[in-house]
Amino acid sequence: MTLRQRLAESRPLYNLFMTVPAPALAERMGVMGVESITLDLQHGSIEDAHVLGLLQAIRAGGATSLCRLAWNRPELIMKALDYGAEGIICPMVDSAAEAEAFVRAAKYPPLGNRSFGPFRANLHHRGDYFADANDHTLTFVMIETAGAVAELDKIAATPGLDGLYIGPWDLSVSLGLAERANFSDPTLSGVLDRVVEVGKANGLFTGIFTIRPGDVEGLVARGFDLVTCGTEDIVFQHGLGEWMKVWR
Ligand code: 3PY
Ligand code: MG
Repeated sequence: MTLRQRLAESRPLYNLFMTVPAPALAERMGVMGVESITLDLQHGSIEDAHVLGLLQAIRAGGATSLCRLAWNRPELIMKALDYGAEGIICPMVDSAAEAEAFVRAAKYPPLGNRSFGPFRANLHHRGDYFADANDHTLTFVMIETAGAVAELDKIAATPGLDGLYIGPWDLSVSLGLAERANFSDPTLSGVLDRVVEVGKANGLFTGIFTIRPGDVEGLVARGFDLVTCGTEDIVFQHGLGEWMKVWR
């Protein structure tokens, strides 16, 4: 099942970020039922040389894979897709022009100018990878700057864009809010609802990141299609906390 099919069927698709290069853990997470895993290439310690092995491990565990890119650069976009990431999330997109440049690098002609060399991406693909790729590899722009909020309607209308993904921490910083990622803050809450509304109006998937399990139910109720529930190191921290109670 492709990422697009999973997103369409799951309502929402749950997700965890990975921040350290541990293929055995990526595989285990999938076997334990994590449906989708995002490799965080912006923050954390995953380098380019780790990405291919991590994507193989994610597939072995049965999850679907996304990469949150380090930045909006064509060579990073094309590499992540050629390695076989089904979805890419582009951070810090600040304008419709930046969103357009991102999608151009991620889609084959006529939508864009992705260079053809799928390397591993076509390995498990049945059919014509070139013909199908624009549809089944998904592009998400992060909405996490005041500039992106100001141009939300134009960004959402970018031809070939598949989704909007909110980074609440950067967004709070960029909007000058007193607290970071406080979903009860009326300004932040208003942006969340607007992104869901504009996303749906433009036929886009909408996603959001949190590290607090207590946020998840509320985010699902708001109508997000993709909900990141944390990072693997925070899950580890919670698990270790439970173990520590036993031996302390
Ligand atoms: C943010 O909240 O700014 C993020 O980028 C989440 O990963
Ligand atoms: Mg961010």
